[in-house]
Order: sequence, then C-alpha cells, then structure tokens
Amino acid sequence: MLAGKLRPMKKALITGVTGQDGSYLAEFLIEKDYEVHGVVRRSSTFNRSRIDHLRKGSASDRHLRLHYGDLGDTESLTTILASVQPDEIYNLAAQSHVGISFTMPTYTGDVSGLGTVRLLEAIRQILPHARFYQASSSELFGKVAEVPQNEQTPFHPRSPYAVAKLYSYWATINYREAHGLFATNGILFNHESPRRGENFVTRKITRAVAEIAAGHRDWLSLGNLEARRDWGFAGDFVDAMWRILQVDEPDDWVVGIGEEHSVREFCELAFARAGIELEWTGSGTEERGLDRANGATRVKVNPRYFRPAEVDQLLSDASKARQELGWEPKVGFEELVRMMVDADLEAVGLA
Ligand code: NAP
Ligand code: F7E
Repeated sequence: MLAGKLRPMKKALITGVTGQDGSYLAEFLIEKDYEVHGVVRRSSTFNRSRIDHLRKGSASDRHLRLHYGDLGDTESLTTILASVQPDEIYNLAAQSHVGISFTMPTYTGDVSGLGTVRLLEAIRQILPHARFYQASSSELFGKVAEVPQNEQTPFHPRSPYAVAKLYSYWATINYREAHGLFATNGILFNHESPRRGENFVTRKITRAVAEIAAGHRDWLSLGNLEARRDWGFAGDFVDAMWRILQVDEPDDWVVGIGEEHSVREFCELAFARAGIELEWTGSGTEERGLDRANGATRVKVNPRYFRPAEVDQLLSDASKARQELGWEPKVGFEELVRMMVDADLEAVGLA
C-alpha cells in the first residue's frame, strides 16, 4: 500500500499534443494522474488553443509540460527523450490530411513516414524499455479487400498519406521484432469531435451548418458525397490508445465503433439538427442539397474536393479490442453529429 503511494507518477510523452487527439489524450492521462509532456513544433504564432485549458491556471497546470521538437528533426527528439525519460510515448504527430497529402507527398512521407523511424530509433538508443504507441490508420485498408476490416485484412493504401502510414506501421512492427521494443499500432478508424480540424469533412459540415443557421453564409461545397466512413468520438478513442499500452505483450489493434455512414447522411443529420431539412436534386457535379422549406441551395458539389484515388468504404470490426482490451465506445454516430453541431451552434451564439 505504502509502496503504491510512493510510486512516482508515470510519465507520458505525446507528439502531436496540439492536435485533436493529442488534446484529448493529454486530458485523459492527466485525469489518470500521469505527468504529461507534449512535443510542439515552432510556428510564428501559437496554435495551442486545444490545450490552453490544460496549461493556464487550471488544476492540471502542473501536469502538462511542452517541449519544442519536430518529427523532421532527430536531435530535438533525442534531446526530449533523454531529458523527459517517459514511460509511455504516443506518436500522434503527422501531416494527417489525406486530400492534402496528394499535393504534398514528399513532405507527408517525411513527417508521417520517416518521422516515426526517427522517433523509434531515438527510443531504441535512449529508452529501449519505454512503451510506444503508433497512430496507425484505417486508411491502410484503402481499397478494401473485405468488409468489415479487422487486424487480418490486407492493406491497399490509396494516398501518399496512407503509404506513409503503412511505412510507419511496418517500422513499428520491425522495431518490435528486431529490437524487442514494446512498440504497438492502433489502427484507428475515423474519429471526430468539436475539436476536429476545420478541413476534415465532418467539422467542415458542422461549422458550415452553424454559419448558415446564423445567416453568415448561404451554402457549402463538398466533394464525394457517397464516401462511407466509420465515424466515432475522439474522446472514446484515446482511451483505446492508453489500453493498448497497458497490456502484457505489444500488439496491433483495430479500433472503431462498427457503424458505417455516408458523407451525405452526415450532412442530412447535421442540417436537421439545426432545423434545416435537406432535399437532394440533380446528379454528379450538378447535384444540390436544397432547403426543403424555401428551396435555397445549401450544399453544392465541387470537383476540387474529389481525390485522385478515393477510399470508398470503411467499416471496422474491433472485436479484438473490445474483448481483449475491454474497450467500449460511449458515443454513437448520431450523438457525435449532435455534439459537433451543438458546439458549432454555440460558437456562433445560437445555443
Ligand atoms: P491532427 O489534429 O491533424 O494533429 C496532428 C498533430 O501533429 C498536430 O499537433 C500537429 O502540430 C502535429 N504535427 C504535424 N507535423 C508535425 C511535425 N513535423 N513535427 C511535430 N508535430 C507535427 O490529427 P489527429 O486527428 O489528432 O490525429 C492524430 C494522429 O492519428 C495522426 O497521426 C493521424 O494521422 C492519426 N489518425 C487520425 C485519425 C482520425 O480520424 N482523427 C484516424 C486514424 C489515425 P500543429 O498543431 O503544429 O499542426
Ligand atoms: O474525408 C470525403 C472525402 O478528410 C472523409 C484523417 O483523420 O481519417 C481522416 O481521413 C471522406 C473522404 O477524412 C469532402 O473524399 C467529401 O472520402 O474527413 P476526411 P479521411 O480522408 O477519412 C483517417 C482515418 C485518417 O487517418 C486521417 O488522418 O469525406 N469528402 N467532401 C470530403 N473530405 C474533405 N476533407 N472535404 C470535403 O469537402
């Protein structure tokens, strides 16, 4: 009992702490009494809005510490590892936008692919007993070989982002097999929240819905309305990340809620939450989402948002994570849409 009390706090290091998942994970670990350290990259302005509440004058203040570093810069990673000496390392940093990866393939490969090896190699040299979590992605399944997808489903990446993440996935396994690192992959399906970046489709929609409801704009442009995703809540998924590092043996895990919906369905539900019923008319790039009440155009299709190669359908089979990690998501799809729309309505003063 006494020994338990005297045991020092566990230390966690999060790369990508300023991102959507990094912010939820930092909160989650602080709640579990970890000492949390985050890697932030230098920019000309601060972009820490997602973690400000964990730093400024809050009860959590003493737990979250930030360090300048970059996945493109090996020296910063080795310096941080040597000084922090974390027990657990969560590699969430990435150029994470699939569409943008087509316009920046080299950079995406460097950060989301090689960056992982820079970190793994630093861990091998400095802290070989630390536990490592790699943010792998359902994008690895790409042009899916089967539905639903589990840990045995073959990969077929469809973007520079997914190709880079595939490299990281195998690098993680290689460091486990070759050097005995406790290195794991969480193959996470899409997860969203009110903190989702504004250029991912869910947040792009919920923000636009709120602005349209407030009369600040009339319509929004989208790409492929038929794409289907298994969207869960980011707050639930960081719990899975932590569980993945608590088991006895390192392994790879599929995490998703197991519900599949189209971008079109997401749109309909999001507009409905703000009291706007959509009615679709036309087809292809001429398709429009009209406001049933007054015929006003609310959604247009713009080929600019089509991808050179698309991932049409993703659906998770996370039974291994549910059974062996005891992971259970709390938020379903419809509640997620409501949560995101409500947060954006509040941001424009409508809730
Ligand atoms: P996100 O919001 O885009 O956050 C990415 C984070 O990486 C940000 O903190 C960003 O810093 C940081 N970053 C980017 N380039 C960096 C570099 N060169 N060095 C250091 N940090 C860098 O992504 P997310 O949605 O939280 O996702 C977290 C991770 O999970 C990513 O690796 C993503 O690819 C992966 N993933 C996400 C999902 C999902 O549905 N959300 C699903 C599967 C896997 P700035 O704030 O400075 O930009
Ligand atoms: O696209 C379609 C688009 O950009 C979802 C990242 O977190 O999850 C995310 O990647 C779908 C695609 O997410 C627009 O073509 C239609 O089919 O929100 P997204 P993503 O590509 O699924 C995975 C798991 C990750 O690992 C990634 O890091 O929606 N879509 N119209 C659109 N997408 C965007 N962004 N914008 C549109 O206007």
